[in-house]
Amino acid sequence: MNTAEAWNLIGKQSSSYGPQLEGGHFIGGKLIRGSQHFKSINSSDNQDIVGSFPKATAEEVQNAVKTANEAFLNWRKVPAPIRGSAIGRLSQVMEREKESLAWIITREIGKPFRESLGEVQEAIDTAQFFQSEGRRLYGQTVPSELPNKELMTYRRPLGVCLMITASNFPFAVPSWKIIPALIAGNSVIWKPSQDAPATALAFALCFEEAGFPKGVVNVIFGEAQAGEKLLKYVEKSQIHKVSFTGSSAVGRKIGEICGRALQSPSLELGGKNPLIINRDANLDKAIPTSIVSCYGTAGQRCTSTGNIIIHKDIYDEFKNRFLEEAKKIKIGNCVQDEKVLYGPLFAERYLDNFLKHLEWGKKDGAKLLIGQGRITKSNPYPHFSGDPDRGLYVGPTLWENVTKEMRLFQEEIFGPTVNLVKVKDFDEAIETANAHAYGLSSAIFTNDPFLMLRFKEEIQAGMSSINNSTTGAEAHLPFGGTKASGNGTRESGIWVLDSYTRWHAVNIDLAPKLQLAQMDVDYGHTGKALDFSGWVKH
Ligand code: UN1
Repeated sequence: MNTAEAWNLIGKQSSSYGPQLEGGHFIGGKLIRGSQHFKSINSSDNQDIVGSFPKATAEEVQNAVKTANEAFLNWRKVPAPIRGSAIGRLSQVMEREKESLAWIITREIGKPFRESLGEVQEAIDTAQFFQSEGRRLYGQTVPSELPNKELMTYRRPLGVCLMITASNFPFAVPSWKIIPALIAGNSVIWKPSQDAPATALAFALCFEEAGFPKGVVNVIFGEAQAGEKLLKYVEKSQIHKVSFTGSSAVGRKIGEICGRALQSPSLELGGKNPLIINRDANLDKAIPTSIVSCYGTAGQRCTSTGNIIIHKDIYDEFKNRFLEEAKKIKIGNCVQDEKVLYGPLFAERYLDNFLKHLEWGKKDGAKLLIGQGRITKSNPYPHFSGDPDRGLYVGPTLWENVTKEMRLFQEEIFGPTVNLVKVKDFDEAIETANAHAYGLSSAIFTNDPFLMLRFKEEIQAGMSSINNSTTGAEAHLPFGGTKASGNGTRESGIWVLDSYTRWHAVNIDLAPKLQLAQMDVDYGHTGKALDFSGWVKH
């Protein structure tokens, strides 16, 4: 199958869900089918196979690394505005194919179609932002301390960038990494999540159609081992940058590998995002917003709310109204029903973790208000659409009497579960909001400007919302966290450029004779050297 044929298949339906793709690695502009394969299954309906994709062998990985290194040598020399125009064409392809791309995302990972459209839009926004960055990519001119000398800075590309991404945002988050890396003149190897290979292949074909030179964007499929094989090339200095979105545990390992090679990776890791409900909160807005913030995408966003911290005076009212709304949530097959709030869990490993938390949460002493575990025909959920036995569906889960010491409070579960925590005042709320290892997103509902100010200054998080969800960051603000949520790097907007470039400082000395910085400099305020002779004792 060549890329044109693959492109033809995408978006066309040959069964009730669509075609089955025979995917291949995308290396040097060619699809390489490989020998051993894994299947991508429709998360909403396990009877539907989206496609089969190769598991990377050592040779295929080596081929991708060699190809990306060769492509880098030419791509870095393409003027940045011309690189930008390729990114502009990419945004046009994505706009034209927005619906079919969203369809693949929904079918593959079981995210509501509306959210998938939003994901593709986030990638389009990113491309449009960086298209014009090709006409800036500013360096600086800097005054010298010596006459007849010029100083300046340039952004230089790093080389081959390896992107390792997760299943929950299989299109938008890769775009945050790949597009800025390309505008800066790097080449890319992308190892997408094994849960979303068809989405990744569709994205690769967008790059192909936009006319990026062959080998500038490469995609390698496989499970965790494919990532491990690729990471070996960091130590060999043939991969020059790693950008990873995923768990803090894997992020630490990648950080160690990159640290040994004296590279700084971009690490976007987990979260246990707090949402504070202050006494004066507008509950008519706070309740529906909290429902989406906690349960949207089945709680599988890094930015999903994990703990709701509520002022004691409105605790009961908030709890009762939230519970009432949570019980009405519609769940099910996202491909067939556009009205569901959330679909299935993306993978078996998330289900295992989710079911276990129902056990240890109770042992910890928390009270389960709602949460039936896995939804099946024999454990039905009242507002379910589709066949629950054909996917990994779980019911909305709500805990109370949760304290800071509990695992429930501390650990990211990555599913539709949230804790209610009662506090006596704002001081306790902010202290509680910071009392966990993560620091990705955060939110508060209040109308008190002074508390808004205190929240902004005292919360330990990379991102904060006031009267809004912990989720839903816009594509041109810096995205990233503090503490166990990352290593301080940021994605999106102008800030991400620091992750994919190194600064090069250049000086040009036009003086007719030797002049040394610091030593031949006249520091006198009037242009004359200061007279210190009287101060020196001989
Ligand atoms: C993620 O969960 O890794 O802010 C990314 C949001 C989305 C991106 C989430 N725009 O919720």
